[in-house]
Order: sequence, then structure tokens, then C-alpha cells
Amino acid sequence: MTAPLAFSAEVQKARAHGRPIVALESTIITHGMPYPQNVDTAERVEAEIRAHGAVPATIAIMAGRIHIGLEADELQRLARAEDVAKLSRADLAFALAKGQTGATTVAATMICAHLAGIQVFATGGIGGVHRGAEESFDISADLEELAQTPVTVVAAGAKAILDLPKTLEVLETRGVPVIAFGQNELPAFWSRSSGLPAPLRADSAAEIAASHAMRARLGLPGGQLVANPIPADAEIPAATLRPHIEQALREAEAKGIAAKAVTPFLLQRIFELTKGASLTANIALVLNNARLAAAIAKALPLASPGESA
Ligand code: PSU
Ligand code: MN
Repeated sequence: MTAPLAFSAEVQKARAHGRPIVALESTIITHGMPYPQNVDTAERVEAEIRAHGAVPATIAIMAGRIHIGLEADELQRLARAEDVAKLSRADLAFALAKGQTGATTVAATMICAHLAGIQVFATGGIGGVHRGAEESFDISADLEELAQTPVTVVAAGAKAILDLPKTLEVLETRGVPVIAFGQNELPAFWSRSSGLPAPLRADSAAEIAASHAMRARLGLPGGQLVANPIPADAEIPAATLRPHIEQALREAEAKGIAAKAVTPFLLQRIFELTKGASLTANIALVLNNARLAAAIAKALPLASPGESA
């Protein structure tokens, strides 16, 4: 029995020629950005990866199959669709078995990428430990996935909507390397600085690829989190965002937003409260992450599909 994978023509060809491939998630398209910026960004991110010598594979579930790479019309349909399911590890098999369509979170995208033998994945931000998690127990499945699935995820750190110190603690406990790129501090998504030292630092894609390959040689399960700071000219200072984040968090609490709805609600409110500035920054950092992920993928030796590391 094998997983129900469906490759796009471009990804199929890349696999046949052993070219470096970078996975991309789809929840950022359906739940992370509004239409039409979502599809425009998704297309630009794919183009950026091609321009840097790798092949993009946007991953989503469509009609009960795991699509590894979307054709242009499929991407358009997903981006325009309303009420698309947000699928994480817990939902993936259930949705596939029912023949459903849905967007994959970081956790689910890692699972699908690994099934397809893809070792590098670029996104914006990962889920983490939410503020107040000591009460709500809201800790993203993304953290657990990083602990068990061998994919290197390039993100811009975690958002200040989360509890960043607790997020780092959980990653440390679960044995996930958190590698800041080119600086000592953990970046905080829209801002380059979080005030927290990053556990590890790398200054080149080659170092990150070498560390990924070494984990495989050691037989360690799990991936790596690369925290790539947003470009300086695109960042929003943490102090500018703080009141908006606090307002969005208060509103989420007042409305009783819970579980899967929390992250999309907060992202949408911060977009509105910053009059779109958060989205402009989000787009810049995803493009930046795509470039670094392409460089890491090029520096990695190829793994065969389903190979366990
Ligand atoms: N963080 C972002 N943008 C996003 C997400 C997180 O900055 O679009 C999405 C990702 O798909 C991530 C998911 O995997 O939200 C996490 O959701 P939750 O917090 O419910 O685990
Ligand atoms: Mn959650």
C-alpha cells in the first residue's frame, strides 16, 4: 500500500531528473492571506524558487489525493475557494479517506513532503505555543511534527502572537534544532528581533544542508527549524505591532475563538488592524524564505522517496 500521491507535471519531471525540490504549504494560501494576494504570492514564491535553481512543489489535498505540486488552475481554484478545510496531522488521513479537498498546515505539509522524498520546505511562520497555553493547552501540532518528520523547514521564526519563550522550550524538549540564519537572535516573523537568543546559528545554506544530512546519518528522526529573519527593509518593528497583537488576542478571547480557528483569526485581525502592512511584510519574508530553501535544497544530496531520513 502506498500513499495516494499525485505529482504535478513539473515536479514529476524534476523527480525524473533528480533536481532539487522545495515543498510549499497551502494553509498559508487558504487561511493565511486574503484573495487575491494569496494566489499572487503563491505564484511569486514558486517563481522565486525556480529563479534560484530549484523546483517548487505546493502541497494540498484535492479530491482525496495528496497533490505534490499544483497546476496553475488547481492553485487558482484552491486560492478562490471558501471554507476550505485546514488539515493537520490529525485530519490528513480522514480527509483523504473521504475524498475531500483541503489545505495542509506546516505539520501536514511536512508529512506529505516526506512521503514524496522532499527534504526542504519553505513557509512564512510555523504554529507554536499560544499565549495562555498553560490554560488552553493550545500548542500547534507543527512542533510535534518537527520532532518526528525529517524535513528542514525554513520560516521567519514564529509570530509574536505566540508565546515565543515557551515555543523555544517545547522545541528544545522535543529535540528540534532551531537555527537562526545569519544572526544570533531568534527572529519574530514581522520583526528581525525577538529579544531571545536563538539556540543555534548558521551563516550559509551549506551548513544547514550538512546538518540535515548529519541527522540522517545519526538516525535521528525529526527535522530542523531554520529561522530566517525578514529582510531589513520589509520589517515592522515589534513596538509598532504590539498594540495590534494585543487587541487581536483580546478579541479572540472575547469571541471564544478556539482550536484551529485561532491562528487564522489572529492573522486576519492583524492584517486589518495594520491596514495591510502585516501582509506586505508577510509576502516579503516568504519570498526570502523561498530563496534560502532553494539554496539548501541545492546543497543537499538527494534522498529517495519515503527514505526515512
Ligand atoms: N503562521 C503564520 N502563517 C500561517 C500559519 C502559521 O505565520 O499561515 C498557518 C500554517 O499553516 C501553520 C498553521 O502550520 O497556521 C498553524 O496552525 P495552528 O496554530 O492551528 O497549529
Ligand atoms: Mn492550535
